[in-house]
Amino acid sequence: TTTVARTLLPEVESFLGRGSHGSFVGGKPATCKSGATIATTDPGCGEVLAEVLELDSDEVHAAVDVADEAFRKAPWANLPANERSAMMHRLADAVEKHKFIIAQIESLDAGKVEAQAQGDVQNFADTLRYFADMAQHMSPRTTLAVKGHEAWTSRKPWGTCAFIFPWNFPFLLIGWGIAPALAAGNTVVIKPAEDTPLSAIYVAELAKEAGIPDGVINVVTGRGATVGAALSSNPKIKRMSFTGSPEVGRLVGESCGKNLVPVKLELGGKGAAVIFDDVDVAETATKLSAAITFHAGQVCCDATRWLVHKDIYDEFVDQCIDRLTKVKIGYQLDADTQMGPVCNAKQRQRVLSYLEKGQAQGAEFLLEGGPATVDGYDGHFVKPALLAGSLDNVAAQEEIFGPVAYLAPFDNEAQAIEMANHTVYGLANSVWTADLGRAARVAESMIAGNSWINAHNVFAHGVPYGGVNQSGVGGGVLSVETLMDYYRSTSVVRPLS
Ligand code: TXE
Repeated sequence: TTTVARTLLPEVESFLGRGSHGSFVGGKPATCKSGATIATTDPGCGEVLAEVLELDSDEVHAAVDVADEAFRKAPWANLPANERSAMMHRLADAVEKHKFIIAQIESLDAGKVEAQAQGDVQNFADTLRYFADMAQHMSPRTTLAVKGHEAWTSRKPWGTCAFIFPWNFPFLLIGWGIAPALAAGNTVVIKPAEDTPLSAIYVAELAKEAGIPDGVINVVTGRGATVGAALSSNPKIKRMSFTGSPEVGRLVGESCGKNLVPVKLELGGKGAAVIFDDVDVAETATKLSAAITFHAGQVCCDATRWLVHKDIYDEFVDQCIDRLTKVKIGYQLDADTQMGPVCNAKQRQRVLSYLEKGQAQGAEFLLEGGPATVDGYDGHFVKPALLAGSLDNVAAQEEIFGPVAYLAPFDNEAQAIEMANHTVYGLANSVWTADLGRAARVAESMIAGNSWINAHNVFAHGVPYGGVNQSGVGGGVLSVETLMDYYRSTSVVRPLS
């Protein structure tokens, strides 16, 4: 029952109105013997949106069998690249046609501000098109010049690839994950997060309508410890991709390791923004405040440690406090909301607990943060917070995943680089300065997969994105290298003598 006043698109009403949602396997809704379901709720008001099937491990293994058979028997892998590409474009067309519907479902399920969810849906379509086009330029054979031999390398898809996704960018990440795998001719099994399964189910149905053959895109829903663990331990999976916490990433890696299944892990981050004294302080404060409050800070590549030159530190802090206290916190579907809720009660508690732990270890509170209330909505809202002090503080070391930044002043460039690299993570950092030579130097000295200059959280198809150290292993996403990950190669040699 709806507890809040809002107008949903009729298609969204009817999708949710089905009440319960199945997994999607082999081109049709899957069933579940036990009949068990997991409720998925709206984090902005606590309302149950739908009940989603909770598969057991046997049912997951059966789904992998279906995907494996679809790979071996169905034409997907053997289609000429242009025909596969055309089908992916048709799916992209369908996603764009249903953009506002998918975005509203995503916004409701993930607590994402609706306009931001629309951006994610567009990004999904763009990613499909990007890899569909690129795959057409991948020669299935590369001839090698070897004296006295005829030789070539032949590229093939691997088979069935599995993807375990988190709740922060449920739809966008599905695109980043499966597009290169599909373009290369693999079949996929998707496991969405318990909190945000709806957009995955919706797109699997859409894929069928768009003509993607049955069994090519499958979705299995349920608990991570059951469904995710079953996928990680299934030897028929040829490649595993996991996005989520380092703790679970380790489990997935260990389990895949037993079967020697290659894994791609996209994990957390504790990114730094290094801000020199020659910046436009007002503009930098505006941009970083916008970054830390974007999707309530539930962004793995966020700048969560702000390292500021001592000469502008006080002014910068004042400007950020000014911006952050004005951020409009609200229900994710309200047009004037700038920051919605965090994804679930556990995540809200996690954010609040880091404020307490940080304080217990001596952090100074520049902006208090804490629970936020929004009139009429019983949602998981938190206020932005700014902490400061030693970078050894737990709040400066561990990923909080909320609108919380940790500040520290620096004296000079060398010290700033050392401070930025004082982390076990290595996902994404930024450097802010008018001196472009210094910008390039610092950008390259920070140990991470990505560095931005005078910006944060900037993505472009074609620019590899991924983490090093505890932020990720197995190569990143979004580039030509990602597509190559989804081909296996066979070298063939014929001596000419
Ligand atoms: O992630 P989990 P959670 C970080 C962030 C957040 C914290 C916890 O700091 O606060 O992780 O989030 C599935 N085998 N990130 O607990 O548990 C699970 O069902 C296989 C950063 O939600 O890692 C879900 O689909 N799979 C991150 C997925 O793993 C298992 C985004 C991620 O859940 C499993 C999200 C198991 N044993 C959280 N247990 C980022 N880098 O963007 C769970 N799962």
